[in-house]
Amino acid sequence: MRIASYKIDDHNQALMAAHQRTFEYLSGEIDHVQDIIQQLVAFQVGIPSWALGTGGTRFGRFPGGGEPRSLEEKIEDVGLLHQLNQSSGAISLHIPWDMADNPAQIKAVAAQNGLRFDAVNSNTFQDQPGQTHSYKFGSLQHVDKAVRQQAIDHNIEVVRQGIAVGSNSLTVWLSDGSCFPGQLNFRQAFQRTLEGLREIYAALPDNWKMFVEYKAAEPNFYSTTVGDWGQSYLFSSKLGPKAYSLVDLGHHLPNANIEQIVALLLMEGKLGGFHFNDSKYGDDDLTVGSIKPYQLFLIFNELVEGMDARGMNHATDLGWMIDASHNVKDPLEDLLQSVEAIMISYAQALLVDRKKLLAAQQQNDVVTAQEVLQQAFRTDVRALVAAARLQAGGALNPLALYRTEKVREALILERGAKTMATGL
Ligand code: AOS
Ligand code: ZN
Ligand code: ZN
Repeated sequence: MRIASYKIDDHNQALMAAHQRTFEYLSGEIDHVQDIIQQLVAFQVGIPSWALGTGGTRFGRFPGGGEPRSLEEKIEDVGLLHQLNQSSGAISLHIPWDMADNPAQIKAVAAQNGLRFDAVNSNTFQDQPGQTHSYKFGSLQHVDKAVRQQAIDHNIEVVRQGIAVGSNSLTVWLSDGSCFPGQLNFRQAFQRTLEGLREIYAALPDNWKMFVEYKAAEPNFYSTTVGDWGQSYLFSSKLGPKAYSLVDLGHHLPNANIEQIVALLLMEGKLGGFHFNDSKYGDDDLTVGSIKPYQLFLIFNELVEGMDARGMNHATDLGWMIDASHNVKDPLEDLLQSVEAIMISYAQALLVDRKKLLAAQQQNDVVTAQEVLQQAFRTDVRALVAAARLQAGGALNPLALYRTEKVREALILERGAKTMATGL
C-alpha cells in the first residue's frame, strides 16, 4: 500500500504553523542551518528485511498481523517507511530468508518504492531444510572441510544474488565459536575462518565491500571466533582493502566504549558500517536510542569528526543499517522510531562546535569540552530533522500520520491477521 500524497500534504499543512514556530526559534540558535538540512536530507538508513515482522525470543513470538508475506511485500513496507520519513531509502536482505528468484522484478519493485539495496547478509548460523552439512559446530571455522566449503559456497551464492539486485556489499556475521573451554583450538579456528573468508573475498566484484561483523557472545557462550573489534580488524586487514569491520551496537561486552572503537576503526580506514540498535543487557536489538541516547550521540560525534578528518562523504561512504526488532511493538512503528533516533543523533553531532572542542582539548579544559558536547546533545533538534523531511517530501510527524492513516489496519485487511514474515 502507498499513502496518497495529498494526505501527506494535508498532514503537513495541519502541523505547519507549530513546526514553523519551533523551527524558526531553532534556526536562530544555529549556524549554517541550510547546510545541516541538506546533510540530513542526503542521509539514508538501510532497513533490515528481517525487522519487518514481529521479533521474538527463544521463549515465544507474538505476531501482530499484516506482516509481509513475500520479499515484494517487505520492499513495499520499507517503501512506506521511506514515503513517511524520506530517510529509509534502502533495504538490507538476508539470504535465504529473502530469496530473490526473480531479481528483475525485485529490482523493479524497489525502484517503484525509491529504494536501493544495502548490504546482503549470509546465513550460516541456521541449518536450512535439505542442507547437506550441519552448522552445529560452526561454519567457516568447522574442522570438516566439507562444512566449510558449504558455507563458502553459500556466501558466494549470496554475492551472486546481491549482484543480481544491484547491492554492492556483503555482511558476514558468523555465529561460530565454542560453548565450553577445550572445545575449540582458537588459533586453528581463526585460521580456518580466514581461509574461508579469503575464498569469499576473492569472489567479490571490484566495487564490492565485505563487512565482517563481530559479536561478543551468543549463540556460543564461551568464545566467539569473530568476538570483538580486534578480531574483526585482524580478519579485515588480512583480507585486503575491500574488507571492513561492521559495528553492531549490541555486540559488545557491557559498558564497552563503542565511540572509541568507532574512532580508531575509522582512523585505520577499516570501519565499514553499522547495525544500529540499542540494548540494556546484551544483543537486545531494542529500538535505536531507546536506552542510551547519549552513547548514540557520542558515536555520531566521532563519526562526524573522523569522517570529516578523512574527507569522507557522510551519506555514502559507510553502510548505515538498522538491526533491531522486538516483540511488543508494531515493527513499522519501531523502525520509524529507530530512524528518527538516528537522524536526531546525527543532527546533534553536526551541531558540535568542533573548533571550540579542539581548543578545549588542547588546553586540557575538561569542563569546556564536556559543555561543548552536552550543548549539542541537549539541543532539541527534532524541528531540524522534521524540516529535512518536509523538504524531501516526507511527513512532519511520520508516526502520527502512520496512526491516523491506520496503516497497520489496512495491512491486516490486505494481508490477513495471521501472517508470519520469514526471518527469525
Ligand atoms: C546477529 O546477532 C547479528 O546481529 C546479525 O547481523 C544477524 O545476521 C541479524 O541480526 C539477523 O539475525
Ligand atoms: Zn547485526
Ligand atoms: Zn545481533
